[in-house]
Amino acid sequence: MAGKGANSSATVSTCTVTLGKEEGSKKRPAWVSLIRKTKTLENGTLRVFLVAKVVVNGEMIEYYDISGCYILRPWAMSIWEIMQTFFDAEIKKMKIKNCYFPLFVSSGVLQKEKDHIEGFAPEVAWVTKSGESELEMPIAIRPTSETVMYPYFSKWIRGHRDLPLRLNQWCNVVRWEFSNPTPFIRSREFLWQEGHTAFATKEEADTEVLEILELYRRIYEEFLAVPVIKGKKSEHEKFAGGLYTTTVEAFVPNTGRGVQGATSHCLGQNFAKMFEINFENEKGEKCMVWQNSWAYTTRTIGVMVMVHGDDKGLVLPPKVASVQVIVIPVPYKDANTQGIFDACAATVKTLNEAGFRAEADYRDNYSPGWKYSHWEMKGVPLRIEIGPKDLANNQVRAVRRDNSAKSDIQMASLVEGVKEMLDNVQQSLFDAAKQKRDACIQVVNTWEEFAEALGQKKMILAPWCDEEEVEKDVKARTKGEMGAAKSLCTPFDQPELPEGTLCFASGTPAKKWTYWGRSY
Ligand code: 87F
Repeated sequence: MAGKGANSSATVSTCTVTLGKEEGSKKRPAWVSLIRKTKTLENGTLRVFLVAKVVVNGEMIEYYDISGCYILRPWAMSIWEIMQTFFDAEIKKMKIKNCYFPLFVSSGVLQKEKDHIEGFAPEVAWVTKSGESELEMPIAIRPTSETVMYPYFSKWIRGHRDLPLRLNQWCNVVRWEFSNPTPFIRSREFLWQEGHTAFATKEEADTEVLEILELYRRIYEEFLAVPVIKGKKSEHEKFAGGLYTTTVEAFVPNTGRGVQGATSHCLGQNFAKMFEINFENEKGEKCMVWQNSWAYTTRTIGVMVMVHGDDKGLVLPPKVASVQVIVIPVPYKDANTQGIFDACAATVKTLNEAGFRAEADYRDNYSPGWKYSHWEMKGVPLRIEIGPKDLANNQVRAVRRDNSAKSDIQMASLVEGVKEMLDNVQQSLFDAAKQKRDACIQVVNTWEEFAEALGQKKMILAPWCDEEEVEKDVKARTKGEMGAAKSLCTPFDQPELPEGTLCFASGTPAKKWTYWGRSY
């Protein structure tokens, strides 16, 4: 319904869409190339622009004629699918079942839980017309599915034998953001999984919150090679409709910003009360269920791009790369070209049979050098070059994307050699990212130290009194061009807090160590 030139039969009209710079343009916006010259932007904007450039050149994203909406090309979608395959299998082991609820929400249902929706209302997109006629009642497009699903939870849950009810759906959601859109990081439509579960006891809900959070950690650390910190959101930053929010927090050293990587909420009984989700326990008493909800989105891909990308473009961790090894023939005029091509084909075949995602680039209208930069831009973890010398020596030359290290691998030990190199790339991407992230962590005790560290784009660990008013005050005192600082999370892994430690912001006794910083 959104396509330009398509015969739209419905429009999203209550949102007055402010035209972003790229609105209306089908081509890559001019500013994408302009930014090469813009070296002086300090406030993180440059990095955001660079991400845009890197994902377009790397063929992950294509711009679309609606601001804030992006085309996910196969190069990006395959990463999403690899994470999806992992997560989907894991939640199935936990007896969570997939389902699909409608995209549209009636306004009555959406507004049923007023408190929760209130702050989000400006971001809700509405369908108001079909063809030329106004709809009798505008219909919202889901920004999240609590209000869509919970009336049916109420219907389906009767007795304790109906519990737990554990559902997940893979879908798209729409949030009509107004601040500068960025591919993956801030888009108006994105893909996610949303899990919604109901239990008889709080203990069961608490356990699941952490099990899901651990899966999110694994997606970031084991697949995307991005280190994250597990922790709890402050009262101010938690999902207002819930009891508590846990998070995996990533950090982007180049911009000095934290990113909420994924969240796992315990909703407590707030929604159960609102939607009357009750059950009869073994004793025949009427009880309210305990609920959780949890999600990760395509933002994960954006975080990975920002953390690993370099001057040459994307750098993909082998575990999520749809092409892990690109094989490039390097023929010379007088060399045995057919022999080289055959060796490339044999290499791809051997690697594919061993379970690696390998491809060869045989195009004869591009030089080997052009191909090297092309596949570097796309972030392929390992390049294999086969030239006349390699052919003669029964070997291949392998070049790592992350550090350009080269090594010759004998054809006879191709599989072992490639496996070792890919494992090393995966591990060193994580190690390098962790080292860089850790170097950005600054422990502070006073406001002065805090302000200085914030100026240096650090991720700040500070003793805090855990008062909401103090957090609001920190936000107010750090307001500026680059955005205010806020609490990122209180890590589960707490350093020792010596007796008598004072809050960095209020000077009253501190209760916990909390991470602070600017964030996306
Ligand atoms: C935007 C518009 C309307 C976030 C919104 O985190 C409503 C909302 O409820 C909204 N943006 N949220 C919070 C979403 C909470 C929760 N939903 C299920 C999750 C995990 C998955």
